[in-house]
Amino acid sequence: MERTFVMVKPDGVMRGLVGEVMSRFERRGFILVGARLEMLSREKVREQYREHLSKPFYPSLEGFITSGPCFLMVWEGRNAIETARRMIGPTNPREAAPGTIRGDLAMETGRNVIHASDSQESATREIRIHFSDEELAEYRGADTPFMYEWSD
Ligand code: IDP
Ligand code: MG
Repeated sequence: MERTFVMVKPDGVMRGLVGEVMSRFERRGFILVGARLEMLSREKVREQYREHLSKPFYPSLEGFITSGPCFLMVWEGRNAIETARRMIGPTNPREAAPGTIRGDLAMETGRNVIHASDSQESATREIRIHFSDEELAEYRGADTPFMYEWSD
């Protein structure tokens, strides 16, 4: 099944929102296959956000992401990448609908609590930046037969 990379940013960790975020993914029917708290190096932040390196906001983004620990996760589920993006809401929380993570928990773009991969290519790349194969579990969640019409 499809996998996506999701990260609670330092604002979310320091506000105590890791459990809230994980709970939403669990209740939606995602299966947790990897997780770790980490102070990201500037090198890893540069790799993860490489498409933004030349943007004017990049220095403040890198400073913010390295200002405290991030909570890194890999979640599995059918259409995991698109579903996670819909759950987190648009980049600017002021445009995010209530019910989305950013729409419920954040106020501005530079403090928007969460990251989730935006494509198959970025999911594969971002999972590889942060996790080795040995850190990712292969199993069926207890709810899988109730959450999915068929297993694959
Ligand atoms: P995304 O997180 O919704 O995928 P991206 O456009 O990929 O949004 O931007 C990555 C992150 O960079 C955003 O989540 C946000 O933290 C930060 N960012 C994006 N645009 C701006 C901006 O205009 N000002 C400040 N920070 C920004
Ligand atoms: Mg992005």
